[in-house]
Amino acid sequence: MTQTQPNVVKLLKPFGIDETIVSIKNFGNGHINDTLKVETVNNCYILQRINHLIFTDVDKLQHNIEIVTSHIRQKLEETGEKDIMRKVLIFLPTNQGKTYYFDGENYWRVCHFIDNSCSYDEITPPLSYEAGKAFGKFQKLLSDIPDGTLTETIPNFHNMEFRLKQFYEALQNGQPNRIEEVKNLIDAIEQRASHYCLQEKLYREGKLIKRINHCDTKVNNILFDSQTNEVLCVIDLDTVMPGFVLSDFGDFIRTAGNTGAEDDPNLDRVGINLNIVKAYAKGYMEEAHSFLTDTERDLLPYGAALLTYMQTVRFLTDYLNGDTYYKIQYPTHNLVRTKAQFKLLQSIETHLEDIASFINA
Ligand code: ADP
Ligand code: GN1
Ligand code: MG
Repeated sequence: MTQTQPNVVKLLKPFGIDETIVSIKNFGNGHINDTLKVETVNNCYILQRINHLIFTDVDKLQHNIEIVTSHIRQKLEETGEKDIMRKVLIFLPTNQGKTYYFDGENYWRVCHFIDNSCSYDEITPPLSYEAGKAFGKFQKLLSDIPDGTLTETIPNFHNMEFRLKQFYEALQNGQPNRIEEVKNLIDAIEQRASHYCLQEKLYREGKLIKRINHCDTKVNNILFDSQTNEVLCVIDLDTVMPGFVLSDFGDFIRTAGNTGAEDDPNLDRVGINLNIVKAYAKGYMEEAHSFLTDTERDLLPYGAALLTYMQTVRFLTDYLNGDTYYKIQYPTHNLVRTKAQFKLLQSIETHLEDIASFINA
């Protein structure tokens, strides 16, 4: 999506915000939506442009988010939680009663900025433990939403068979010079393809269930209190939908449990950080042991590898297609990301037993 500077004053009006704006800042480093922090004389908001080329049904997307946030709010109220304003996102309705506004070209939404909060791209083991509890609790809080209530905001989002289908299509229709350039990576992906389609197979056999997942458990999708580092809430709710539980364990390990960056050009820096994984597994299991099936628990280490494999495939597919999905900062960005994810995958694959021991501790 090309980005022109939005007219923030005009965009906030439908949400009933008519205050003098003090500052507007680009915020976050997500690959899909555009996020702005808008400070007015009295308040602070997050204004987001929703990427409707990816989330094609914005009405359903926001409906999902409204169900999720009100469900969590109700649960927090029932348990007498304090400071609820900072523990679940509040999206503002427009004068049309929707939590989004279409300006004729783009879709926008506004939520309250959570005061004194911060997110991290890299964390320490104590914070990883807190994050594990937060994502485990998030799944637990949503576990009683009846089947069929939430829609898949991106169909087949974490379906490995579908992601491989897209990859094979890119091998047919993608940029020939790029396909030639990455022959070794293509081979490595193909060799692992059937191993990483186990979830779909088990689901068909009735051995694995679907439940509500966050599906984007990147470490920067948790807000911490900037003074105490207490977890405040889980954010970035676009992909909360039915899926396999491995997604939420795996994607956190993929992002936080990496000694390097997701797009690290120096592969020597990339590898699994077992201290982070151990702490996350402890926190996550404290919350999740009550609802995980034996099969799900046994597959968690595989989930860490799977989500890293999936991301390798997705970045490479986008590279072969000419960078149509993820925002990039330079022409080979998706290739650099692919190589870094593949290096991480190899590292995780050699530590599956360690991860299992943390889960079963
Ligand atoms: P993206 O799709 O870009 O990942 P996010 O919803 O995760 O979008 O927001 C990007 C960043 O903005 C987050 O990592 C967090 O630091 C910050 N952020 C988002 N929502 C809020 C909020 N309500 N209050 C404070 N900070 C927020
Ligand atoms: C995207 O928006 P962001 O950056 O949190 C992507 C995730 C990927 C991630 C890779 C809707 O998440 O699935 O894992 O990039 N979100 C979508 O960093 O595709
Ligand atoms: Mg995010």
